[in-house]
Amino acid sequence: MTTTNKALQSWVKEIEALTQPSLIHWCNGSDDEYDALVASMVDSETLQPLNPETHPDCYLHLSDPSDVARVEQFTFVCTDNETDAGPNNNWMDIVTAKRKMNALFKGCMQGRTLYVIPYCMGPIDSPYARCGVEITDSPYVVINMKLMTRMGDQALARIEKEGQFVKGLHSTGELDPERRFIMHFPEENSIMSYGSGYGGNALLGKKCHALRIASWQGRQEGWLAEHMLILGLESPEGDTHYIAAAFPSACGKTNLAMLIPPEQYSGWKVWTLGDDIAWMHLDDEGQLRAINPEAGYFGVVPGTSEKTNPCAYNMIQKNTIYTNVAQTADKQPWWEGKKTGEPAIDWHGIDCSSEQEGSVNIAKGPAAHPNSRFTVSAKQNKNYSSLAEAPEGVPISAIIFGGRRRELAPLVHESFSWEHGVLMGASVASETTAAAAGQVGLVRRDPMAMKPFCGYNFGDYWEHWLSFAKKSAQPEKLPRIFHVNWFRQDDAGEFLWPGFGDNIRVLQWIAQRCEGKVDAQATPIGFFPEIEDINTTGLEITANTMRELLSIDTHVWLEEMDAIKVYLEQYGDRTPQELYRQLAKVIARLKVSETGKLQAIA
Ligand code: SAT
Ligand code: MN
Repeated sequence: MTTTNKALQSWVKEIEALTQPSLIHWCNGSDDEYDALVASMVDSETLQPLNPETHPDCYLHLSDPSDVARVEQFTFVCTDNETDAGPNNNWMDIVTAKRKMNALFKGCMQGRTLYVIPYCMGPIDSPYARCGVEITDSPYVVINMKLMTRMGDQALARIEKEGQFVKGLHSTGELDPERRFIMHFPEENSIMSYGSGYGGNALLGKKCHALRIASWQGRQEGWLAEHMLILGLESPEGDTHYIAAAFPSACGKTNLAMLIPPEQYSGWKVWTLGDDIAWMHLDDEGQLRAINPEAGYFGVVPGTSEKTNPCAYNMIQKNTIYTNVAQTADKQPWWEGKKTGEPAIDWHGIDCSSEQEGSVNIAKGPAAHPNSRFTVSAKQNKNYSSLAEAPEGVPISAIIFGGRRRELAPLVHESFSWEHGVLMGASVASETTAAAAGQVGLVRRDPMAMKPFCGYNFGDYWEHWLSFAKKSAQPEKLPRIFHVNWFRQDDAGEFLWPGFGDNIRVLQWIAQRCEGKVDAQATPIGFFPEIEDINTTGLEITANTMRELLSIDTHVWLEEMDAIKVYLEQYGDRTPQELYRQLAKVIARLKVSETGKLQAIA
């Protein structure tokens, strides 16, 4: 045994007896270990080396074609009391779930190696960081966890000191979609995942631990685990605001976190702290501070180019694991939106010119899977913030919620108060993307972008969010809350806002609001910028388009508020009354403005 921690020792023994592996490997997290695993995966053809001249130490993994995204329908939160999981989660009772999972895991690692991966979510010396141990039979998971977390000896040392860790058991099983389940047991800090080797289903430190289990812990202990990027916006004067922003999967969090300012913004910098998850705590002064529990990125590849995200594009030229992209004839990785090169072999591993099913020609599908991913260490990001490893985290000035919406939601607006901001977050709706299995492009409610990730009843979650206004020693120090929509389209289906680097124009207004430097217009749904306060120098955008981006249709918004009310009601008496009070205020203001009277203010 390679640990002094008794609980870990006996858990590994118990899992060994259950799964019957041929070998046990305790991961130390070293580079040598990573290299050896990569070499053996190349031998077994589960990894393909990419062109070493153009992409040194880059590898391609092609997953099973049935296993390319998170599977929300097979993801469960198992609690004593069903209502604690809430209508936002699939629920199964603990005994049935364990029986089912134990049957699947029984003997499943015969002939395989069992890897024990101790990992730490958050800077290793941060009081806010938490550890876990993932047991898996997938070397692909091990190498991804090495890039995505602080993994190995250091994490084990912390576990031995603290005596606490989240238990995550994973097996790829037979990759049979009928035998695929991701189960969470938040009351005992454990996860069991079977039958998928992909992303959030298998890298248990990410969505399973750092969001579902951590959100539950955060509620018990008074902090927040959120599906948010964290960035630092530095002005030419050298002032930096830290901003946390929640968007659903595959809506541009990685791009925003790595934004490169356009020419007109010389002297401005965006520093990345995280691109997916934020853990936020109130400090003694009542300031909300955030850490990024992760140490790397598992980003969507399609659409990443020198133009859309030069930072990520440069980062993934070396030491990167690619999953489900295509390849050029000379073995460079290729994907839709790369803007250079041509695919020769698609993500099924099939020659693009062949007539075989699955190839681009026949299926007319993309050569790279729309949810294909890169895994890369954050250290390769040249804009990685110097405070990203700070144990105490960074002070958050603003929280942004957003979704992908063709219509309705304006480019940006600010809440009237913390409580109104919580309603704004709870009301987020977005079009579904390829990050989860299922139809793409349907609008669904995705409160705080946490629909697939909140490990407990949304009603209790909103109450927890609201409690920060009372808990903070100085509530006026709480971040201001904004909502953005980069995805509004005109009648012809064209995007109205350029997005990408130009989003800094909106961030600048947000920073000015936080500093109290700019006035705003009170509308029924929140504070809007005056059109001239969004800097559009150098942009080809007309005043009319800006007006359209910052307009709302009162009638449609009244309908939206009714729909939000119906949605909130699904959570029964767990929905905080405060949200209904906030909703009633918005409706009253909309009605006043609809009848043409003067717009009332909060
Ligand atoms: O597959 S993951 O859950 O890690 C990616 C995502 O959906 O954000
Ligand atoms: Mn995500």
